[in-house]
This record gives sequence, C-alpha cells and structure tokens, in this order.
Amino acid sequence: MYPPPLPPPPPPHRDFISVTLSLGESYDNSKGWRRRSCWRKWKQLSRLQRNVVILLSAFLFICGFLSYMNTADHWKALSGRSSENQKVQPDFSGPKPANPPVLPAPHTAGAAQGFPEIPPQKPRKHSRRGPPSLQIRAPDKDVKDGIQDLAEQEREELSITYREENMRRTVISWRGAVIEHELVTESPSRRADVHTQRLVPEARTLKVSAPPNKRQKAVVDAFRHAWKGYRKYAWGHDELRPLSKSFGEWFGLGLTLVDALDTMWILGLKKEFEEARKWVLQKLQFQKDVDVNLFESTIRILGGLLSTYHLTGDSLFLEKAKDFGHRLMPAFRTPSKIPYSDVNIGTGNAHPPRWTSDSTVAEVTSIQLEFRELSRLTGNEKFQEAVAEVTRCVHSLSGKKDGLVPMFINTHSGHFTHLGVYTLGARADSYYEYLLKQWIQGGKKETQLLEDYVEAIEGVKKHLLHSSEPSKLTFVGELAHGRFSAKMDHLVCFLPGTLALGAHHGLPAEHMDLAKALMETCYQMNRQMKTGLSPEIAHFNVVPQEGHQDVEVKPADRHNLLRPETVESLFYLHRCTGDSKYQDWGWEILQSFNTYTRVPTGGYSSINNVQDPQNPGPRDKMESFFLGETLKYLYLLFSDDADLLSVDAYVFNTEAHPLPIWTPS
Ligand code: DMJ
Repeated sequence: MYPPPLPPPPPPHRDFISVTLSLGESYDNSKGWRRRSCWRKWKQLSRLQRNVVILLSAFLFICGFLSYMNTADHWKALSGRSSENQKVQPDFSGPKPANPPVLPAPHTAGAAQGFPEIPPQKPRKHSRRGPPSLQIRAPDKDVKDGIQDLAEQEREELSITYREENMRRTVISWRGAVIEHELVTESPSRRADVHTQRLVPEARTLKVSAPPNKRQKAVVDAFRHAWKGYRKYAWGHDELRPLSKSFGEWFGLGLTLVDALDTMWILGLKKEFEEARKWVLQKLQFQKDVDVNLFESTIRILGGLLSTYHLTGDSLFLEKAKDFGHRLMPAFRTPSKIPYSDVNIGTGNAHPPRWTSDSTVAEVTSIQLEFRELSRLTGNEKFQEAVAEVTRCVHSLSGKKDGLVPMFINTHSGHFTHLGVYTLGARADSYYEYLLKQWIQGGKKETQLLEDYVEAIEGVKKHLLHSSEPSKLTFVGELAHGRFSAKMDHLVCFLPGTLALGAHHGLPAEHMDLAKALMETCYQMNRQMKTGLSPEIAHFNVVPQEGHQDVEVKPADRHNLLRPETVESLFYLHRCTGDSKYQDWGWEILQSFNTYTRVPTGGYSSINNVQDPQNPGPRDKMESFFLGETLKYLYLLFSDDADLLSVDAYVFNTEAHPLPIWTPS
C-alpha cells in the first residue's frame, strides 16, 4: 500500500494558529517545508506565531528545569541513603536519644484526640449464661447466617485479589538492592497517616552498616542449625520434632517457615530465604478446611507475611497476607463483635473453644497491629474497623482494676468474665503491649490507647509489684480475688522491653527505672537456674529464709519452651540505654540454649527441666517462635547498629515481626 498523499504546504502567513498546529501537526509531513532552512521557517512565521513559540519554549524550559531539580534532589537523597548503607563502622555510639516527653492528655469524657469517639456503652443483650457445660454450643442462628453471608462476600473479594495478583509482576533483589516493583509507583509524599490509604513501602533497604560480628555469627550458626533440622525432617510443616526427626502439625500452614521468613532476611540467609519463598509461592494455600486460632495465626502468619512484604517489597507476601486476612474475618461475626478464638479458613465457620463461649483478653486485643496495617496496605477498612471495635469495647468495659484487665471476655455479652484475677502473664500479657505499640504505630495520636497503657502501668505498680528475698529483685506477681501470689510467668518478661520502649518514646523516666529493675529480675530467672535458662513460671521468695535464693521453681513449671521474652527485653534495654551488659546477658542465654537445647542432628528442642543440667529432658519440639522471635531478637541485640530496624521506624508485633510506624519519629 502506498502512503496517503501528503497535505499541501501551508500558506506563508497565518494570523491565527493553534499551538498544536504550529508545533507540527500540519507541517510535519510536508516535504517542501522540511527542505527549508530553520531560519527561513522562522522568518515565515507571523509575529504572533513567533511569540507563541517563544512563550512555549520558555514554558517547556522552566518545566524541564524544575523536573531536573526534583530528580537531582531525589538522587541526592538516594545516594545519601546508600552511602549510609555502605558505612563499615558501627554507628551505635550510645543510646539513641529518647523522644521528647509525652504527657498523657487529661482524660475527657468525650472522644480523646485522634481516637475514634467511644460511643456510650450500649445495653447489651443478656446472653445465655449458666454452668460451663451449657455454654458448649454452636453459634446462634443469626450469627451462623452472618457467617454464610460473609463467606460469600469474602469469596468474591478473594477472587478479585487473585485476579489482581495475576496481573502483577515483580522483580525483587536481595535485601534492598534495586527493586523493580509494579506497586512501587507512589511518591513518598503520598504515604499517608490515614489508616486505610492504599500504600506500599517506598524503599526496602535494610540498613546494614556492618558485617555481622562474632556474636551475630553465632546466632546465624544457631539459625542454620535449627533450619537444617526443619528443612530435613519437617519441611513445609508447622513444627519440627527434632528428636524423633519428624514434624508436628497445628494449622498445617508451614508455621515455622512463615514465622522465620523475615528472620532469614534480616540474618542475610539468602539461599534459605529464596527456597522458603519458593515454598510460599508454590505450596502455601489457605483454601483449606482447617481451624486456626485467630490470635496465633494473626501474629505468626499474617504478621510474618506483612513484615516480610515490608522488608522485601515482594508482592507475593502481601497477596498471601490479604488472602489470609480475608479468611480470618468471619471470626468477628459474633453478637458482641468480640471475635471467636477459632475460625475455619476454608469454610468461614468461626467458633469459640469447645468448653466456653469466652475468648481470651490478650488474644482479642493483640491482633490490632496486624489488621490495621493490612487495612493501610490494601485500602480496605474492614480489617481495621473490626479490631478497632474490639479496642473500643474493651476500653469501655467495667471490671478493670486501675487499668488491669481480667483474662477472659465473653463473645456473646462482650463483657469480661472470671472477674477478679489480674496478671501480666498468660491470657493478658500482650493486651498491655499492644496498647503502647498501637499508639506508636499510629504516630502517637491515639491518646486513648496511651492513657489506657499509662493507667495500667500504674495499676501494675499499685497491685502487682513486689520485691524478693534475699536480693530484693522487683517482680510482677498476680492478684486473685484480693490475694497476692508471688508467681511470675516467663511471659511477663516482655514487660521490661515494653516499658523501655515507652520511655524511649517519651513516657516518664520512672518507666525506664522499672524496666531496668524488671530486666535484672528476668535475667536472674535465667541465671539462678542450673541450666541458665528460665523456667516457664518462677516463684519468688518474699520472706527471708536461710539458704534460699530469690527464684524457686515448682516441678510443674520447670520446663523451658525456647521462649523469647527475656531476650526480647534485652534487645529493647540495650537499644534504649546503650548498656552493653544487656548484650552480655543475652550472650550467656544463647550459650545455654546451645548447651542444653541443641539437638546434634539438627534443630533445637524445648526441655522439661531447667534445673537438671545432666538431664534437661528434651521434649522433642521446636516452637516456631524460636526462629521467628528468639533468634531474631538475639541477632538484633548483638548488633551495635541502632539503625538496624530502628525502634523509631518500626514497631515489632508480639511475634517479633517488624511493621512500619506510620509517621516515624
Ligand atoms: C509468642 O507466640 C508470642 O510472643 C506471644 O505473644 C506469646 N507467646 C509466644 C512466645 O512465648
């Protein structure tokens, strides 16, 4: 085919002309016009045309210049960042300066600043009460119907998610080098502190300023050893059973693998990470007829996927997190909106445990960081709204004692049950942790959360603090119907770290004093045992007795599950004070883990008796949190670089998965 005939040359003079015409639309194809010299062309233009061309050129030049300046700034910023990354010397020269003091706003009856207005407590429908046996029942019909409806809605949303996923392509490099990512299109200025604006991480550079030191290498070695066992005998299963060289299943979702993803990334275990990623891509399916515990699966799986997404920028993890998050939502379809403990991620059937219609307070109040972040990343408010409703409800309940909460809450009535028992240990612990951490996550605006946290710490001081004999260790006991018990779960050892974090973010210095005192106690809970490892529960002597030490252990409580809380707090204490004694204490604990819990053929095992170094009694189980939390915190503790996952930029969920602070300080 021949090209269409060319248009005739333009008339020599035109008194009016549109910008588009003058810039070529009419003339571009004219051979005669092209042959003429530029000067002649210019001369042939009318004055008006020339002025238009001059003005346009000036305009384009200014635009071009401005855009160049922006790009230059951007590159300057980037190169600044990367030169920071290349620093070889550790830049930890003492504790990071704490943030300015934060005084809780005076309590007002109405809404607190930045926190959704708390509606007056609605009279709740009286739920069926009675002896526990009568409470074993299926959800009410209306709840069941709700679940069916929701399941359909969820299915629809999930299919959209999958369609979106198929359209995405991602090229991810290792630990923060250049990343091409379809989602990385929004400029930093579009990062918003509104909870639900859809946004993505702007840069996945993990600030690694120095190669791992000797102690960090020992952690890497421990991780590799644990992973060797998991990979060989439990690959893709929930937990390794290192002695029997087999595995245990809880949800059947590769729990250890998912929980350990971000640890591998942080420790620089590239080969292991990529093999695990492949498993997530090819094998991790949530369309399964399986009941999961809402809390445990949120903190380990949802939290693990979200933090790995943030560290890597790999949309695979976000898509998996979205899918999983949708499948957890039926748990919130209860008369009170307090979620059930369990939900079937395949059928959408949610239910309380068999023996009660109660949920655990810590469980329903320690999923907020993850659900809020999921809303922020997806732009779908339903996750955040569901957990905010729980926070509002718990905030407004009676039955607290100076900010301390009971351990159970009923999913039908929405009220606390089993009143009068207060602990910072199992079933209540992370309620307190998440009050502070949500406040930090949200940019310190939700003052109601802060007030509840500060009030609770006052409650701890008033009712639960005591000191032991002979060494006068400060410990947190329990209160049951007015009776104090000098018993402290190892789980409570999260508290020194949380207190230190709060003080770092501007809470009163007394919080730091208490953090230091409790840290010493938690260290002694390890040190005073013959294996150097803490028992599950410690009992403190409060009366001086000849030949007795401060910490004693009852036969039923002398096991150790490889839990993280002591080393978690050591990490915060070191980060916030810069005192290297905390690193030394952590080093002792790592060596005890290696001496008494390391299984030669691969993996680590929880043990039965921390007081029997000859026969600690391996229990044949490696909990997923050993890789997700314990080893991660040890690695971060031994780092002298306060910018490696800075506590001013990240908030760690209760399973040690770092999530970004929305407006970092
Ligand atoms: C972890 O799953 C979490 O730290 C949770 O908050 C408490 N229990 C374990 C670790 O001990």
